[in-house]
This record gives sequence, C-alpha cells and structure tokens, in this order.
Amino acid sequence: MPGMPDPRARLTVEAEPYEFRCSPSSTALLVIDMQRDFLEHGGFGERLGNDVALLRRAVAPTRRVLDAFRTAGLHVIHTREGHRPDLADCPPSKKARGRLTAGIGDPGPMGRILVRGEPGHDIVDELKPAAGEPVVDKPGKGAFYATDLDAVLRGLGVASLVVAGVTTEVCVHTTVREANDRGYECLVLEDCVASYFPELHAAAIAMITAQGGIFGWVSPSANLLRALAQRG
Ligand code: C5J
Repeated sequence: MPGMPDPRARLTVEAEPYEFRCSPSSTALLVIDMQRDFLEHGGFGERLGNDVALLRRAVAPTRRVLDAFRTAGLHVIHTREGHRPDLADCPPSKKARGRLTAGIGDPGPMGRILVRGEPGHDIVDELKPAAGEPVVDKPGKGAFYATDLDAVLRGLGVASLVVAGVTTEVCVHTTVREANDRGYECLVLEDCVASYFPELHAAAIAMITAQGGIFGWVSPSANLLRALAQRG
C-alpha cells in the first residue's frame, strides 16, 4: 500500500558492538517485568531496601518505544514474574532467600508479594499491555524457563528481540542469555532497562557487548526510534 513502510524492509540500528540488523516483521519488543512490585513504592523491591526511582527511569523511554512499535504494527510481548497463589511453582529456595520478614507470598501493601492476580503483580499503568499483546507469566528470572515464550515467538515468526525491562542484571540478563542460546538476536535498549544498582547495570550492559557481542547488541532507544522513523 502506498505510504506504508514495506514490512519486509530491513532495519539497521546503530548499536554496540556494531550495527544491529533485523526485519521488523520478525522482531518483537519484549518488555520484561515492568511490575508494580518492582517499580512502585510499597512493592517487593522497596521492601528489599531498594530505591525504586532508579527503576522508574526506564518507564518513559520504554513507553516511547512501545508507542513506536504499536504505531508500526510490530509485535509486543510482556512478561511478569510471579507465582501461583499456592506457591506450587515457587522453589522453597527462592522463597527462603534473603531471610526476609515479608517475602514472596506474604501480604504487603499491594497484596501478596509476587503472586499472580495481586495488585503488585500488575504491570505499571504507563506500560499496560494493549489488547492482543501476549503476556507471559514466568516463575523464574529467565522468561523462557517454565513458560511458553519460545512457542509464542516461533508461532509469530520472531527471530529478533528488542529488550526493555527490569532488572538489568537479573531478569533482563537471564532472559537475554536464554534467548541467545535459542538463536534469537537481542538488542538491549540501555535506557529502557534499569537496576537498583547502577554499577551492576553498567557491568551487565558491558557483558552483553563484550567479545564481539557475546550475548547481543546494546543501543540507546533513540537509535532504534530513529531507524524506525527513517523506515517510513
Ligand atoms: C528480580 C527481576 N530482580 N525481574 N526480578 O528479582 O529482575
């Protein structure tokens, strides 16, 4: 159709360690665990003693990328970390870790911590999934572990992932490593991922591009938005 970008046209994004190339129609934006429990006051992250403002920095840039993907009609997938109400899918080791007075499954200001269906488990309002966007519930840190994410991606014909979400060195990194081993090409948007620990964020980002891009590519979201805009 005249005026519409050709969905088969390749996209080239200026990135580290070198340009990231993908086909938009086989690319998905993967938004990892942008949940109230991690990003809002009173959630699990804050109960662990963390400053949630460090994570909230990623919300506005992620929203811009989300809008661009939606406008372009590209695939968007969300994940949420959390457990069944009976915690049958939560290893006792995960529940016990940290010796917390209030941990996974315990009551908090936003309901039971990291339990599916509770208010804290929801994705923050700014990044709420739109109708038709798959939401993958994950019991682990990696989005491929014990989920149907791989089947969903293969069903959509996705080969490349643009990655946003929290936290950089935990669920984002675990997921990118899992994706890399499964043959997906990952571009991590450095301003759309965030950590409670700036030094771990920096190290995690550096690890992705080291050794010629051992886990994938990294760029600021502006580079991706520019590439999408130039496309048409
Ligand atoms: C953590 C996550 N940090 N989504 N979860 O426990 O990174």
